[in-house]
Amino acid sequence: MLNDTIAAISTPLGEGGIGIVRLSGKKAIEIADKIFKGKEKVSKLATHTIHYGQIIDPTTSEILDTVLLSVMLAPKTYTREDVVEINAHGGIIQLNRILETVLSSGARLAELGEFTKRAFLNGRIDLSQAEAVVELIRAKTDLSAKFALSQLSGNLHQQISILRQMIISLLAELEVSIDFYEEDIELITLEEVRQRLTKISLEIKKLIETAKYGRILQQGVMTTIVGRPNVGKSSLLNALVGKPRAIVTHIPGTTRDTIEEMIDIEGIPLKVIDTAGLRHTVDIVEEEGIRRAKEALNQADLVILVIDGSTPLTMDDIRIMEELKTKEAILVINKCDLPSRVEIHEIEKHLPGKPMINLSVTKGVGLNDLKQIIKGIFFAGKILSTDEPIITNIRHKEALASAFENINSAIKGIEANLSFEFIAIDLRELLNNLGLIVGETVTEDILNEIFSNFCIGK
Ligand SMILES: Nc1nc2c(ncn2[C@@H]2O[C@H](COP(=O)(O)OP(=O)(O)OP(=O)(O)O)[C@@H](O)[C@H]2O)c(=O)[nH]1
Ligand SMILES: [Mg+2]
Repeated sequence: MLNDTIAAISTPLGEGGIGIVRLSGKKAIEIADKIFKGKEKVSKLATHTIHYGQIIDPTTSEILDTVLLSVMLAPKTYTREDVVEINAHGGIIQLNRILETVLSSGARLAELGEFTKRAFLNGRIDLSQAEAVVELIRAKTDLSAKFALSQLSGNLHQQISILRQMIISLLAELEVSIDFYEEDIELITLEEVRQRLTKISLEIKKLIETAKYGRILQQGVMTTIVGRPNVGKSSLLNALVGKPRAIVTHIPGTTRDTIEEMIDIEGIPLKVIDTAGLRHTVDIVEEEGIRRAKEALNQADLVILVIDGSTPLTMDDIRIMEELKTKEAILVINKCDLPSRVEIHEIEKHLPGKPMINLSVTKGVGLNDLKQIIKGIFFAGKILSTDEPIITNIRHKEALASAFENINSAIKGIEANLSFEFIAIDLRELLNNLGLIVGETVTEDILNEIFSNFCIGK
């Protein structure tokens, strides 16, 4: 498969200033020569240079576009193969005609993510770096992009390699111990093995714990705004989003369907969901809205409970509070521009220890404090540094979880005085699981699944 030359449109399929058709493979230069007319033949051009010329359909000699063509010869390219990029005018019909000409001149249409897959198969990047490419493309905030970029630069790869190296040398020493068991040579002691494994186990645990932040950075904190009708939920959503996204009226029961919007709080992406006010109702539409609200409440990473501070608590407020006992929740006492009539101690009794804040959405008071509380909950005391790897990928997390089990099983084996042979089995399994992350031990199926998540042309 690596023998053929692949091509695809690498820019988004829409109108654009320029669009790029990319080729990679052994015949990239030969194909470019067939279709490009510039000052010199493409095969004569120096690597990493860019040239003005025209793309010609070789069968009809028709001029398809005036372009800039860049030539990048292996191995210092994205795929480590010869790469040619045709910078054409960015119209979809136009780009498709160029692509078709490239294909009929000997290239094959690239599969999803195939350029990056080649970069991996040709050993330029490891699998964690290839996956970071997708994360970078899909990053929802500045901070998620920064973490994707640092994974792309290889910081996770490096960390995993260090751990694997530690295990490999430990295994080597264990194997010597197994071979020379009968002889009277001073070899590695069980206690020493245990200590070294414990150290590795702590490192793996630390990595697993970062996955919580990783998921948030990638998918956003699912934040559901709940409360009884008319307390100001939709007003709060609009204030957070910064535009009148949801309908606000003084009539209780205004919001029926759930409304979702993405917002960015200092780099943390939040998927905020406004919901129908929770109360007993006989209206069929409202009832369905409430069912959806409860569903969004159950799935939430964070719940913002809005309470109307200008009225005493009602049974509806209390019922909702009862449902939030085990949830990560922030209590927002809204309408603090009006005289307060709510019993704060009563709220504290129902939901002790939850952060509470006074707000007036209409006057814009307290919104910044609310954002700081949200930020504090998810990155409590942790100053995020992009130097340290963060696990953003569920596949990596699962591999690390299995690795953690292997290492614990090895440590238990030592404590139970099992022979080195048994411990070595766990360690080999451990090595295998860590290898999954960087792609040293993955199967073709896993690879195909990973790259099928890419876009075409990447
Ligand atoms: N005085 C005052 N009124 C507010 C404040 N926030 C919202 N309101 C008013 O409260 C009423 C209800 O606001 P909404 O945002 O529609 O309330 P809701 O919780 O989404 O209501 P439902 O969709 O019916 O569940 C509107 O008239 C708002 O203008 C506030 O901070 N102060
Ligand atoms: Mg509403």
